[in-house]
Amino acid sequence: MAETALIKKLLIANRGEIAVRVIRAARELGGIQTVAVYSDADREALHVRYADEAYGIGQPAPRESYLNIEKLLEVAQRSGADAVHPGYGFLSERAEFAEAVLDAGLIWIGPPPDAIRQMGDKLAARAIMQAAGVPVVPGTEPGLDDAALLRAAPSIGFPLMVKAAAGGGGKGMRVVREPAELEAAIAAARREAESAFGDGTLYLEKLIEGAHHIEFQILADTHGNTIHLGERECSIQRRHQKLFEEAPSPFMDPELRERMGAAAVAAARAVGYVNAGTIEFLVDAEKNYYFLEMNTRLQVEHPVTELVTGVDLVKEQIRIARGRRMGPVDGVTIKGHAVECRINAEDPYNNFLPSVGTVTVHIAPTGPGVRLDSGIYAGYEVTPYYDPMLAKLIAWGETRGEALLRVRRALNEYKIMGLKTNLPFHQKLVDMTRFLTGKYDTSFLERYMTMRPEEEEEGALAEVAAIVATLVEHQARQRALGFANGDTAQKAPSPWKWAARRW
Ligand code: MV4
Repeated sequence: MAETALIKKLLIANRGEIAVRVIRAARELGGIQTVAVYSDADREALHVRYADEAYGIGQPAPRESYLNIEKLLEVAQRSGADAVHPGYGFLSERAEFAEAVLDAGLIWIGPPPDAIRQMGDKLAARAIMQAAGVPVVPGTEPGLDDAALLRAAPSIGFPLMVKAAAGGGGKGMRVVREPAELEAAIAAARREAESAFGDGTLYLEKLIEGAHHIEFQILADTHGNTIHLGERECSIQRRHQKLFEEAPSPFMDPELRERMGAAAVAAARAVGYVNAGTIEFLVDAEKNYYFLEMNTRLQVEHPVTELVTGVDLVKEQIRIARGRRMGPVDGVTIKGHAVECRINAEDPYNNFLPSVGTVTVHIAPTGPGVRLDSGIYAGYEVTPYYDPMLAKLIAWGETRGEALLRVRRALNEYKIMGLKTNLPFHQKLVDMTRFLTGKYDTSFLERYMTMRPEEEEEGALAEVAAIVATLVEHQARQRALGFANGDTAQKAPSPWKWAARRW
């Protein structure tokens, strides 16, 4: 279908791997110049190198740069950009930013501001979904004050969750197992919500124990077509930060996928959604599913959906924003299995504390079925100002087993030196029998995953032993080839070359 809006220059209002990802999609579509923005800390960043143009937007602190709407719009105007892609995080779900872009006469590669606003209020979102016939977790109605919440609790039953209407992503949440704990939990959640979001509105929900966190990818064009592209299992989370995702979900069956997919499409239609979005559900052990939240942006984990559907979601976002009508609704089929490991600059042996420093060695895994969406390179300085995610290592296989074997092989090839990363966490996860069965839920990490500091010692010793063994073998080979008697007819190859090869 013809696209009515022309995009000649796209500003990416983001950084890191997602900025590189959007630049790649724009470059592949052809005819789109890309504009990067960078803070003082990101002058040498990869996305700056890949873009056609790059503009400094201020100091490293996000509020001085990547969250500064005025500065971003000033660069859009100065560069002559005619569209803006927000990536994820930062301003990607700030309705005011979407409005400012549209008011400036630019194309917003994302949903209508009103959809962002409606889904940003978790209480309003619940009401909209209920009205649309989408199952929500049993909970309280909007507008209850503390006394009303306390009165309503018995009808919900314990254990329950106290949640912030302006929250999301787990912020301002409290699990309450006994009635006696409720009053204090409400007070604590309110304080946290007021300081984090400036809005202390709370609500209660029945606690769904042993739940799966399963989300459906949505694409909606400007011609009333809304489709889903299957689901992602996102239950491997630490403190509400996803670490590992996979598609399709090992917990899913075709009938449930049909029902949840239809609910996801109904949810998107209920808010007049356009562009890429995600409907998050909780699914309990009995396969009851409940609407949790709608993410009105492209998500970190979008590559696993891309690999099993063959759809380039960023290109689809740009095409939808240009006005293209999507193809036949039944065009999306799921082929094979994909897994994603989020590679973070964190020390898994020290409570996942953030790690910073200059990347001295970056050896990227490649080979069949491996994709690395990365924002780093050897020589790149990782700073403490931003989210610790450095890269995403994704693997596709015909089956879940092949995808897991591939990502295990790729994790062992991946070398990042100069700072700590959570690669050992992922290497351990994909080695755990209980995980490999695919029978896991959101309680898995808490129950079964421990990263003991002595393991770090063991891991390092194994690496040193491999290098020493390589050098000993190399020198034996040199002797056998006659280099040892001073014969310098040919310069002996550097021992490190052997070590690197053995790595
Ligand atoms: C829940 C829940 C169980 N019951 N709500 C909300 C924000 C999202 N990131 C996680 N959320 C959850 N909401 C009810 N009524 C379970 C989760 C949840 C979760 C909670 C604690 C620890 C890890 C979790 C991982 C996924 C989902």
